[in-house]
Amino acid sequence: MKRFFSVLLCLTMICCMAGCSGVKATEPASNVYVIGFSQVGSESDWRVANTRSMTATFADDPSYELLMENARQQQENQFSAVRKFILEGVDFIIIAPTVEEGWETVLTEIKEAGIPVIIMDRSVAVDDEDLYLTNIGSDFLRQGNLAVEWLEDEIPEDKEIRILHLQGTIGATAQIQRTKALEDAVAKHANWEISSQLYGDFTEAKAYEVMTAYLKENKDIDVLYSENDNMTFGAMRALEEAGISYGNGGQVKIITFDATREALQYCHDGKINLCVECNPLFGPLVKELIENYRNGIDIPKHVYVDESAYTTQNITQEFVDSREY
Ligand code: GYE
Repeated sequence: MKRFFSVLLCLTMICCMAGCSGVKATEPASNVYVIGFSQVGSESDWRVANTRSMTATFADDPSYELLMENARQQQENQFSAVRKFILEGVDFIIIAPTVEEGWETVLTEIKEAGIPVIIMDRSVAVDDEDLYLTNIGSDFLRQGNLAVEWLEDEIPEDKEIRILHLQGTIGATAQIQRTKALEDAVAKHANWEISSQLYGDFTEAKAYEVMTAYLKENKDIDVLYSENDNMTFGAMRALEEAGISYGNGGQVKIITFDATREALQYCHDGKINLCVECNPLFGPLVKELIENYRNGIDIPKHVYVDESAYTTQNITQEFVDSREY
């Protein structure tokens, strides 16, 4: 108590010395709505575009402040970021989770602090869906199924194929669902075989490294199913160095996910056979959801963004050039 009075006295003195009229004390600290955003990292072009979409959306509106923390692909870093946001008393939290498991405790802490939270891009595996307001992002299983359906059309029933599978961060929704679509399809097609599953962590460097090592011993590949564009770019470099042709008319048919401008250009030029789209530009949609929430409007538990798939046959140079990411 004594301490309280001396602090109060000090504050009063400082206030008087500064010529404070006392008006400020009764005003709310600020009208700015502060959002803490825990981003996965900057592992891919997709991610960079997603970060840009989020920061640009809120930077355009002075009534918002977006505090972003880059987790460098480590879930532990996301936990620290979230706890920091809670201590700072942010108004809202957005999490793009690295992996699905392990979120129960920290989401409960957010709930206990009374802060609403949106899960963005990937999902979280928690029993209690009330731990978050909504999950906005891609339908990753649908993306995988688009890829598989394309391959079904390409490959005659009597042709045996060996598929090399490059996987993203294990445990991330994008990896789990894209992998599931492929594995389910392989189980259905006696003539399809996964020759190997290599871990590329969604990065170009890692994919290049594992592909280079793999190709030293194995060259018998008909299809490369790569769970994102950046891993595909690394794989293409490794294939080239190993003297293996790919793309339209080449030995290896390439399927990639994200459909960034660079990948679409390769697809247009016949170097990539199929680009399955994964749209990172949902900053404006996230903001709309937050605004609906603030206005008491019900928001759906899952919001999927619109996506499709592209081949050399169905894209034009104009389309590639107009790609925003
Ligand atoms: O495909 C990949 C990124 O979760 C949609 O993560 C995302 C995936 C995307 O690093 O490029």
